[in-house]
Amino acid sequence: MTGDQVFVLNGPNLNLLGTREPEVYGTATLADIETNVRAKAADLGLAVDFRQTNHEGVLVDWLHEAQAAGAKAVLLNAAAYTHTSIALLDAIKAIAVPVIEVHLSDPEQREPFRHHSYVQLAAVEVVKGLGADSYLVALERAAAL
Ligand code: CA2
Repeated sequence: MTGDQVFVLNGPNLNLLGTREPEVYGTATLADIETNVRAKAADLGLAVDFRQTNHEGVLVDWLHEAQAAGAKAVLLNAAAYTHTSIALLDAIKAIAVPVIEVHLSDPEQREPFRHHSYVQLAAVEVVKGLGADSYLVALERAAAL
């Protein structure tokens, strides 16, 4: 399905969510988040392609794939690559698909090295600090685009 499809792309270490640092990231696993995102997407009439990788270039490839698929939007939690990756910034700028940056925590309230986001320089919106609900709010924003 194109047009009504939203890619939800997750970066490094998010596969371990729910196992450590619950005070920062909550207790939900990535599988829990996927389940909730799929339920909300069904309510909104959206199809979801939900993925996780620990590899920067794979995220770049998936952003290109979202463009080729004619996706409506990408929700991107690039995790630590948020703060380091000019390659991701360039990929977001290279595609016409709107990208919404998502974070469980609020990086700006944490260590200084998390305060800068390359992703934010090209994202249409940022949803952060709401725990697992950040994904659901971001999905609502995507539906409204
Ligand atoms: O708050 C977010 O969603 C982050 O994108 C999470 C990243 C972090 O580097 C960003 O600054 C903010 C880290 C994800 C690491 O996930 C973990 C999973 C299990 C245990 C510890 C960390």
